[in-house]
Amino acid sequence: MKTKKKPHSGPANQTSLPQPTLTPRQAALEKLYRFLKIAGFIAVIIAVVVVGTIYSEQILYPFGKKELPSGNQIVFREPKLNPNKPPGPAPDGMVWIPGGEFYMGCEAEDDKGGPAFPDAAEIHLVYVDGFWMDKYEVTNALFAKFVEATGYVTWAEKRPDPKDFPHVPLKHLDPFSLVFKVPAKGEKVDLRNHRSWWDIRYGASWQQPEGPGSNIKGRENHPVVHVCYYDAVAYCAWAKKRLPTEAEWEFAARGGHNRKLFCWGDDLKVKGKWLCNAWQGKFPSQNTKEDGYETTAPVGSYPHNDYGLYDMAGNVWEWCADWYQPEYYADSPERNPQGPKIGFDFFEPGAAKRVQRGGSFLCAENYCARYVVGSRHNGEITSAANHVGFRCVMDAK
Ligand SMILES: [Ca+2]
Ligand SMILES: [Ca+2]
Repeated sequence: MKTKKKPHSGPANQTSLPQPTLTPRQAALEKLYRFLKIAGFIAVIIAVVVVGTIYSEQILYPFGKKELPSGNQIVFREPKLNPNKPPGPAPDGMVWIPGGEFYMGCEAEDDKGGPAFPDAAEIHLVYVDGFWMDKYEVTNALFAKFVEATGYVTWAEKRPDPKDFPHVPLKHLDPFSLVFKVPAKGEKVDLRNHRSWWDIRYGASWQQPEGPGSNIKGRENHPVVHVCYYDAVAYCAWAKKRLPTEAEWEFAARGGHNRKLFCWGDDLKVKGKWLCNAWQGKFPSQNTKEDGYETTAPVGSYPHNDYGLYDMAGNVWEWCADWYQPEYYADSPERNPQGPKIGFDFFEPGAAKRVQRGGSFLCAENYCARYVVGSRHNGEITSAANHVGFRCVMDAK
């Protein structure tokens, strides 16, 4: 009897199949393939570890980190700016500064790798609300309107209080202000001694910037100078405005750019041109006037920053509302800082000082250099000079 042959099926049949025999060459290639697979896998792991180690800082801190002079570390992140939506039509001569977060302070280093501006070296994240700001420094023409309307007399035009100058004979206490003078030819100048270039000029004032015999004719559009802190505050009150806080001033000056050295970027000159009125040459004896001006320039002579503000670097210093303390940044509030409660500077412990910002036509690479946007300066509140002015801000309504 014939039986139907069952078809082969399943593993039993497969196991029964003869295994293909690899030739020695095939076996060697297969070994090599296995080796390369394992070696490749290990190589990838090693590469990941090496690259990760080399770039660990960038991976962990994509915006960088920095050790501050206090020993604290700051880990940077992207600051959040407020949307740039003005709350209404701009008041005359003002632009909307949207506010938001920014890194306040200055990271510039000196030749030895230390902070170039120690009082600004504690970089910290700050938030400010939006506000209106004058496009320009307050001009002689505007200050004249204020004086005409109010009869205001500036401090430099008044006889100094003998209590403030106990060592000066009364007969010498005539109204005065400080005027820059180029030191005499051949005079050895110590840059630590500002008396070498500051002249106590009797009769110098905003109307007579170089003293008796000078005037502001033809300089109506130049920034007003020889105004002390109180003079600036009086003008602001008349104009229904106020002085900016130091944080507002710096936020505005940065024009929305994060951690730049200058209002316009990281290079002092752009396409070989100066973008502010400062000092070129060796201060205080040689001024090459490469930027076109020896003293003040008409406001708006250089390009505006990205918020539409002119002369936030150079031309004249600008008074801020804050009292000055060199160590304030180490412990200042994160939101809308208003400055310390009192002014104190260990270099001049007896002087009540407020903040000034932006540098002036006297700032040079070899002296001052505070056209650097995050740097700070200060002034005694009743003192004036021919390189100090101000601009105003206004709250959003
Ligand atoms: Ca200049
Ligand atoms: Ca200025």
